[in-house]
Amino acid sequence: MAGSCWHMEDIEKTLHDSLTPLGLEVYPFKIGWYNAVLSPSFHLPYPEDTLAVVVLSTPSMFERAFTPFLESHSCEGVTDPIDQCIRHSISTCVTQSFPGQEVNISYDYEMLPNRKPKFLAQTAAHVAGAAYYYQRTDVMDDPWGGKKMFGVCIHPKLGGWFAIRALLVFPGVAVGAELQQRPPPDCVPSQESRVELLERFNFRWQDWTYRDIVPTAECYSQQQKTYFSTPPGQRAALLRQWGFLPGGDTQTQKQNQGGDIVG
Ligand code: B12
Repeated sequence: MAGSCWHMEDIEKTLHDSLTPLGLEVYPFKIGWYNAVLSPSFHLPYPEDTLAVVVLSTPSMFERAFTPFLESHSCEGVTDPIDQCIRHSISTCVTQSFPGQEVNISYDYEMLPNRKPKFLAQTAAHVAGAAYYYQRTDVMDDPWGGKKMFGVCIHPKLGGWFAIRALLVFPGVAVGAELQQRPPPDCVPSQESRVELLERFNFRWQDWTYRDIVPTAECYSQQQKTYFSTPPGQRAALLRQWGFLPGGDTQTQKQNQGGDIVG
């Protein structure tokens, strides 16, 4: 199909059908919704009716995409294996599903030369209706004085057991009234629970409890928790110990049995 023939509904369905089996969720939105809430230095340089899609990973991504990826690909040493897996999954889907179509992909960990993130993942998730972005400004008379408090997105079904992985922009696809903005479910409505959420996320994020601020259908498996609790520099050794990467040896295994668990 020629690039200009694609419609938003077809793109959403194609991405959904290809990425859902990998434990990923997709949410379309218009660039204008994103730019409307951000200061100009964070704006994305596209017309406001341009189609964008934010991609989330759910708990099952680890077993559905990551461990199969490790078993069938050789990971390159320098970048994080999860990032390699997500990049591989999304770029394969885009190349195979949208040949000839311009699709600009940005990942959550990518920075611009001015050291700002390529896109603000939480704002994208909020404006797309995927997960409410709770910020300090959502709490009246907050108790934190001059302290910097980071905001956190909560998904109506997954609570905090997800990550926001990528932004896809389709510069050649303008969207009209067929895409209407829907607010994300406000699943942490009370002032007390919002204070509790932001305190857990900012002061105790390593204990995972901010992720359970609402009841959830799924959470990370024990293996996934162990993986993410391991400092990034020690994760390759852990994967080797689990047999997912070649070159495992008893010395590496011994070194990592007592490894720090800091998240
Ligand atoms: C840099 C970064 C960090 C830094 C700084 C955090 C920060 N928020 O600035 C550090 C290293 C501290 C950090 C830590 C963590 N991070 Co971090 N981090 C990021 C990263 C890469 C960029 C965030 C950023 O720089 N934002 C810039 C600031 C200026 O944005 P902002 O505060 O949202 O301000 C904008 C909004 O307020 C907006 N705005 C204004 N009005 C309104 C109104 C509405 C309605 C809306 C929607 C927006 C809006 O305008 C402002 C800009 O103009 C994002 C991924 C990404 N690409 O976005 C992950 C991300 C925020 N981190 C994440 C996580 C999970 C963590 C950690 C728990 C560690 C981890 N990875 O497990 C810890 C927890 C925080 C802590 N207690 O330390 C997740 C959060 C997921 C979620 N559910 O929300 C993200 C999204 C990564 C991901 N892949 O999912 N992180």
